[in-house]
Amino acid sequence: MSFNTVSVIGMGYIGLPTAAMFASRRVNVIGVDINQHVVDTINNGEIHIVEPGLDMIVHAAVSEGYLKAVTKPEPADAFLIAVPTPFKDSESSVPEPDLSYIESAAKAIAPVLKKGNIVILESTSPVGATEQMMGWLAEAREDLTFPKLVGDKADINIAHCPERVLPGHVVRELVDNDRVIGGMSKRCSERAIELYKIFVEGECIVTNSRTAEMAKLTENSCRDVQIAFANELSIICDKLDIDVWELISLANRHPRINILQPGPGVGGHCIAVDPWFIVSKAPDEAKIIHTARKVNDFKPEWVLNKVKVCIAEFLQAYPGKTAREVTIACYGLAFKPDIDDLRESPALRITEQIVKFHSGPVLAVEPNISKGDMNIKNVNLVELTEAQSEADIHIVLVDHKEFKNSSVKSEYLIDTKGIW
Ligand code: SAJ
Repeated sequence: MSFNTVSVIGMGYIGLPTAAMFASRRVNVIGVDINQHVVDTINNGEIHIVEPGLDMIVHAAVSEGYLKAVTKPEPADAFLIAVPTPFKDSESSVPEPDLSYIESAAKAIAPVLKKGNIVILESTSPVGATEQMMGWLAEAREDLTFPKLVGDKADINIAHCPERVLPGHVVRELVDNDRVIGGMSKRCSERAIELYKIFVEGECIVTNSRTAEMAKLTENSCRDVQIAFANELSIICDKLDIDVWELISLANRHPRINILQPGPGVGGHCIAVDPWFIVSKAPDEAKIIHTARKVNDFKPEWVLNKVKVCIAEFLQAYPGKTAREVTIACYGLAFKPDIDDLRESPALRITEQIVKFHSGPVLAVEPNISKGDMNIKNVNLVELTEAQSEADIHIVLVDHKEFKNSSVKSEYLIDTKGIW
């Protein structure tokens, strides 16, 4: 095997499962992370993220000696970079991608690179990021050659192979999904395929790095646009007094229509972020993609307005009560069903905003998070049945499986997922 040691930089939601997959195929894997706690957790055979099936694979890989974690890169045959690519904190209406984590990773591995290595960027990136990463490596290692100038003859191979796995199904999708291989030369792509074929059973399809970057951004933007269509329909239907869920299920009976589901907004660290990478590179051209982002970002605000109207209607119906005596229950805090991930969660944002304008008690139900692990100011985390019996106003924000079989009949119900 030409890859005896593989190093994965970034032990997060993508890097750790990828490292574990190589290790499960008896390849020596060095996982690198700047966070000492993450490194210690992995070296104890444990994981710091929630992903079904991953804990057992990591535990076996560490105890059999195939996976170890470190804070500083060590020499290896292949390096996979799986670090975050957030956007910069700025006032601009179009957020700019922040490549500083990729830059740090490139600069950290540069000293240990040697002739014959391959460096693969897996992080979702704006178009041109792989070339930029190669630039950082070349700057740090003038003694090595890179594919931009010498193509197949380069000492170091470079490729962009974006991750495309769905949180909650990562272990299966890493193996089964097709993989886009964006090599910077023919040789780079061949070597990348050889590497992924260690565990990937899906097809490996070759393209160049820029197209690979754009392919990943296109997939997530396409989903964002489709969700925006559903969210816009839900707002139109509310105005026209039509049940949007019935409407979508009727339209979806057409053989060529498949509308997605509306919700309280779009969350997570991918769909709500990646379309901006296209918009920031082509602001005048990316009109639909930009509008979809705005439609989805507006949805939590729209839900909050519905909540305010609902409180006013409740107080009108019960004139003896004051707002302080009105209990609101929010069902779900995660960014999507049946996970514990709160990153960029519209449900969490809505709940936090309600607390700010509502003077009465706010309850929240989140079956995937234990009471001790979560502390939102002025929100009382309670069991489903307690919220259902105590609250005056009910707001469904996530369609967790626990909620689906247990509805509430109330005039004061805002169901953003159409399950009750
Ligand atoms: N959502 C809706 N309505 C729907 C579907 C989703 O409102 O019909 C919302 C969810 O509630 C959530 C958000 O969209 O807030 C995103 O959820 P998701 O399940 O669509 O996607 P992610 O962010 O968990 O994972 C996506 C996936 N991309 C695509 O499906 C095109 C995954 O394959 C990518 O690997 C991942 O982004 C990533 O890492 O980029």
